[in-house]
Amino acid sequence: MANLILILGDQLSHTLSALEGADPGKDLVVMAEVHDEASYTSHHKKKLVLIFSAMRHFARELEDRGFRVHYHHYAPDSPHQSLEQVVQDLAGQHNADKVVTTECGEYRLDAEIRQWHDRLGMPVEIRPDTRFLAGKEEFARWAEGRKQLRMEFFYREMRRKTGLLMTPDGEPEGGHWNYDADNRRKWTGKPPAPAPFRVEPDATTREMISLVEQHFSDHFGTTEDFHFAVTADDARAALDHFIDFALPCFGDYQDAMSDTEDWLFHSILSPYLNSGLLEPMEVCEAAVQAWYAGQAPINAVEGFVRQILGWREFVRGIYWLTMPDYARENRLGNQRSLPWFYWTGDTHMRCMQRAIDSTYRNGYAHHIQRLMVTGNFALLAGIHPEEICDWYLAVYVDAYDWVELPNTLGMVMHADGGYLGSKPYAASGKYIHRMSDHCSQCVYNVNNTTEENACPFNALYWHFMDRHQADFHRNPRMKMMFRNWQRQDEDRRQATLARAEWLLDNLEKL
Ligand code: FAD
Ligand code: DLZ
Repeated sequence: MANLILILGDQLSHTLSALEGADPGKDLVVMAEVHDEASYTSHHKKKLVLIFSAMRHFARELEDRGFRVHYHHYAPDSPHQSLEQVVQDLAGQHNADKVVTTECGEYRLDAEIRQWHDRLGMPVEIRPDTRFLAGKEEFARWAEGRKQLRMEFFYREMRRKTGLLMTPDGEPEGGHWNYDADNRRKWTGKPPAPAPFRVEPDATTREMISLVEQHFSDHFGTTEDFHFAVTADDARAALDHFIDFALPCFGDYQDAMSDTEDWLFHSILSPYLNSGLLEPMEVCEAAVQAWYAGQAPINAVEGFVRQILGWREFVRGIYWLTMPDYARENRLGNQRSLPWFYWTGDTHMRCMQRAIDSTYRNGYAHHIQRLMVTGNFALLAGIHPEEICDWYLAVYVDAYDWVELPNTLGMVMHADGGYLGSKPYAASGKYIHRMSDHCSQCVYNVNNTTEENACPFNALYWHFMDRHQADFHRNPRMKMMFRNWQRQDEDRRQATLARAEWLLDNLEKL
């Protein structure tokens, strides 16, 4: 009885449920670089290099462990352009009894694989993805009966469940669940930000860089200076690097932005977590261990654990609870197209230019750039959620629909009516000025709102508040903003709205 064990490009974990109980002598592991997966969005070039190179390394590791692996190399003229075609072909050749796989991360492909039983005429066993700390059903049970879902309460449940940062008496370590109030410092260059972890490309990665340059030259981004890890060993070294050099300051500067530093004190571990090279529990445990060893303060460690144990699991839970309807939500009725400068970085707004430039070069921008700069602008400008979601899915090395969509559509665009977050993260240029040094390098003046040289975020912010009064006036967290708007004299309000209308009509010129 031979099984075909299908392992996808973001399932590169030796603990994968599809591999449990596998018979290396009999079963055939299938991995395939296929056009359909490489092109369902215009993946950043570095993401393609990372996934293909990591897949090839993982296949070799499986062979070293005694598995038979059928590896389908990318070829643009291959008769097999989809995973289904590869599996169908092999199932026939090997007279396989069934296909075994781990549930797939994205609704799009999951829905296809769930039809294979009928389409291929053979059993397909889909096992749960045990790498996540909360199962889909577990999350659904937690969410049942709640009108709005709040990450903080889910996170506390997860702390209790895993015991991470909990005392033996069941209390949060340090006496508080959350140290966010301590995590809002502006960074002024000191302490210096650590250099990011680097792995120089080996022969396989160099081959993938050539392949991507040859066949995906029209995709966003650059392959230049590729230095991501492509094996679990190197991803663990990246984790160690983060714990030693960045974690101690992660909390303090978590919300900071810099005109000159792309990575600050962030971990840059999402590409590895999302492709399976690292597992969430090992990452959280390493951070918690650093706190127990006195190497990092509680505000840093708790803040970091919350991102993974809290946000990462929470958004995945929401995704599977609400798809496919979630992807079509547009509760604020946005209709505007995404300005072209999101793809080129050709804008005078310094904060936007820096965030898009880092995105282009690195396939990376940190959370506050995604949320409070490129995301905030899209929210204020009323960009259609689908267009901005498509952009986020394409441009980041860590982008997968299950994590990108709730973050963009829910957290940033508030297009789900507040199901994921209690209020939109709308902010004027003042916030960006407070948390970064971009404004001093910008042609726009962050202290102005109505003038020709005024920071576009300012008038757009008030326009957003004005046009969405009916949506938010009952929200207690937004009352003060509305009061501030209503307190301004009528002429000033009209001038602000006129400036905002001009900006909205001229987005491409900004
Ligand atoms: P760190 O700041 O070091 O955080 C540690 C880890 O926590 C991350 O590696 C990540 O696994 C997790 N994490 C932190 N914030 C979130 C969050 N909001 N949701 C889920 N996990 C989180 N993250 C992705 O992994 N893929 C995406 O496609 C993605 N799209 C996003 C789109 C938007 C509009 C926004 C606002 C956020 C998005 N995020 C996404 C979340 C977050 O920005 C990235 O996880 C983070 O920037 C990755 O960098 P890092 O590893 O240095 O993170
Ligand atoms: C992201 C990606 C890419 C670019 N290419 C492949 C591929 O060729 N073969 C494959 O098995 N997986 C790939 N992936 C990851 C899948 O798109 C991912 O498994 C699904 O989107 C589910 O999360």
